[in-house]
Amino acid sequence: MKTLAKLLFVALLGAGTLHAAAFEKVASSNAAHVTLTSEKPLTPGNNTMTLMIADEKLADAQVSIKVFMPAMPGMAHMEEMIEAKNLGGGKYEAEVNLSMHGTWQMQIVITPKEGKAIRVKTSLNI
Ligand SMILES: [Cu+2]
Repeated sequence: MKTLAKLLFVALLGAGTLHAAAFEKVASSNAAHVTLTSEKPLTPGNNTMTLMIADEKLADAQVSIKVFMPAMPGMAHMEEMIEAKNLGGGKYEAEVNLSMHGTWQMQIVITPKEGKAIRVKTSLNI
């Protein structure tokens, strides 16, 4: 996204929500919708991300995240596994370390107390 468009987007988010998030994205599969937010824009390094899962059955689950960037010329495959902290009420928090600029693939695995694990995929551009 161009810088001006990004600034506009952040300004709109700020105007439209009570708690402005600099970053917001919804990751969806057939089985779950996960709203990812960060109070600060995503940057190389550590990012504190909140995951909201609006489904009662998934409110008290185990949530793990894999972020990875496939190998590219001059760079080996990069990958990190993160266990999200359960904050209750369908809210989870994770420290996501993105070690460089570019497009990161993200896989969120939600394992409920009962039933099968759900996998939700998305990507992050930083
Ligand atoms: Cu890379």
